[in-house]
Amino acid sequence: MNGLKIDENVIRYIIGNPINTDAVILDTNKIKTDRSYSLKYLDIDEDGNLNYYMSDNDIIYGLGENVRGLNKRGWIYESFCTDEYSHTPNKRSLYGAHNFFVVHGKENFGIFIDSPSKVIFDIGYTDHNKIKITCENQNYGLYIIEGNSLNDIVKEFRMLIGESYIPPKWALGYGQSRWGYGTETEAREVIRKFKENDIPLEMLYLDIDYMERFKDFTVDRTAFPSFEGLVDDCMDEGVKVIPIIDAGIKVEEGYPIYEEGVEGGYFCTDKDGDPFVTAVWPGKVHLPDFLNSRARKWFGEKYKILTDKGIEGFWNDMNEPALFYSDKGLESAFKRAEEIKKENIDVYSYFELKDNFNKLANSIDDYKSIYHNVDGELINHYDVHNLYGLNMTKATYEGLENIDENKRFLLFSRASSVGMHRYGGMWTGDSFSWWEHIELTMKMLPALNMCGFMFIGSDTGGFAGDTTSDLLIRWNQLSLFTPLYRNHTSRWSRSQEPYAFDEGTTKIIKNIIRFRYSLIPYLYSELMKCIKNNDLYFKPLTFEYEDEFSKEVEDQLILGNSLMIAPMYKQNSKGRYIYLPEKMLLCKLNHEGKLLFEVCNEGSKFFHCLLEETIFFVRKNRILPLVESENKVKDLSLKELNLIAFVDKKAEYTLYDDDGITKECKKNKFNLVKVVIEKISNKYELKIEKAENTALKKINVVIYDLEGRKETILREL
Ligand code: MIG
Repeated sequence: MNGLKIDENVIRYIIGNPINTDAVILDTNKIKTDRSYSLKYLDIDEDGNLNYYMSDNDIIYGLGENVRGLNKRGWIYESFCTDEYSHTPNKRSLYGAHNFFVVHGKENFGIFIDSPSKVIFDIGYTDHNKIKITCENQNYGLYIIEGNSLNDIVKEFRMLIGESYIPPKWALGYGQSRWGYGTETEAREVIRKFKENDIPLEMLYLDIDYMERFKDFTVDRTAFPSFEGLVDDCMDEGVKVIPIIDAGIKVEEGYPIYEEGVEGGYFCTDKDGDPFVTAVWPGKVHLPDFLNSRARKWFGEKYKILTDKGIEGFWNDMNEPALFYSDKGLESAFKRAEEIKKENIDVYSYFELKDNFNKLANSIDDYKSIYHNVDGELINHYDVHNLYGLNMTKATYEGLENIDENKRFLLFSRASSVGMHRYGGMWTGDSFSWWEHIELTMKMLPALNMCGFMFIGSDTGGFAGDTTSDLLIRWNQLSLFTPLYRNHTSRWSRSQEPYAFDEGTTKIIKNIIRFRYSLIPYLYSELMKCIKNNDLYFKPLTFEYEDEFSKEVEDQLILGNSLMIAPMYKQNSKGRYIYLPEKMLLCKLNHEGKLLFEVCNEGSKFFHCLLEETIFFVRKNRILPLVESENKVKDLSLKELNLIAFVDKKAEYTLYDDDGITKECKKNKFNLVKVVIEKISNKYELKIEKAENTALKKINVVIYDLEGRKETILREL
């Protein structure tokens, strides 16, 4: 197999005749066609599988949204976007298809499989030291990516796939959600409670409850008689209403979206060319053919129905696409049930009876019966399954761009594949209110970043099942650091708003959310710099530290330039072991919402951390900027900066900021403040090297040296 160098560090191999997935953005002028390269690192066996032989100590990072560890070794993962509501370790697929991973060990390189079909990554599952990649469809692109370091390899890959989606700055605020805010009164009650408890609230999410019988772009006027009034009143309170949009369109005469879709030929069809009938929330639905550019344009324009009412953000759901059943499947399940009814129902027929109905959902037979019209060419859905969520979100993104070209809308999706990262963020779907899912979230975060997904987060408190106050608190202590910070739960679960428990819990979560707002300038600065420079916002320790112990750490992450986080994820724990690869400054947010500091030595140690305490670390020779907390992102002021610095000789930090709402930042319109703290003849000095167009008036610096001595500098500008 021969490949072409398409960049200094990237070789692309083309197998068969691949369909364009929209994952890679190539500047064809840059492709070096001077010679071709034989397959590197991998071998290809007679069945067409790609094989790599790992040594015992190799670590495999990546694969985005998946179960199990940061190190993906020892399991088999299938890229096939799946509405999987239970993220247990025996699962092979979740909602996303993220076909990029990095091998770190005796050789260091990245692999990306550019395929819209099912790809199976057997990472030492069948054979302990072997990676076997099986592409079900033998038409795909293979990219081998090299670089001088792990960070470089990821950067190279990210350069290939293009700049990640940029959210509005307010999207870093706190959002409250629940499937089951069933009426306008209930929605208003949430806003009132947040106000009463003086807890910052930036976004109120609406789930399918607001729609009339789960029909996209409609409003249930019985439950939400004055939807527009609700949106306006929220706006007055500085709260954005963020509605959900589902993939399936209800089959119903008189429903304009349905009628237009049929008329325009915008729906996926069966093999005879009739709109394919499946079922989701509203019962029978058709699926918009998002792979068709005309259908995308049509669907994208529909968002205007809601933006005209003042809506500035959306979350796209059920776009794997999730299917409950099809007519065909349902019929045969009923038929078989009738037959079984006549039998003596023993163990096998009992399970068969149950399974027949369970298996109706997301059935492969159904996926194989659906067709797309990709601009004239009829394509079977099964072969391009992983592109559906991507193209729904692309439709939304482009629709919103047509509505207001220069405005940043909030947008994230459940299903995704590489390429979608340019159009929106994503959330990690239906977690359970389990401690294990705080841990799992932590492992998905850097893996998603590697695949370009930067605006990400999980359902704080857990989606399915009943949460507990301690789980909710500990989950907030992680979500505090994720770009998307949203508390969301299922309609079958107990309430889990910050005020849904006792007063003590409310107070603790309020402190965490308030602290989030102090941190937003840093988080936003890091997010934007990482988007612009194709860096990771969340990193495994190995991406920064080369010692042997760092390789073992799976439950701590580097966050941006300055921080390391080590969230608590065990019930009843009053602390945990944390490994410091070097001296660090421990920051503890205490029960009063005050930050306390302590210089800690390198090595592994038990750190106490009561439920009401949040801990994290400032790395050596790094600076953390903080500001006064506010109730809204727009009120955060950069006039006065508080810098927490942990410095031996010299540290610097560049704070990025921009208007937060327009796309001017893409044209390099942003502000930078660069500060340098340096020890000169035994005294620390603060230099402001850059302060372009900023409001900055005052800087308060607290510096700790390696021995824990504290100095302060106050500077007025
Ligand atoms: O299958 O809209 O992941 O966040 O609350 C349930 C109802 C459909 C799944 C989403 C979840 C949302 C729920 N949806």
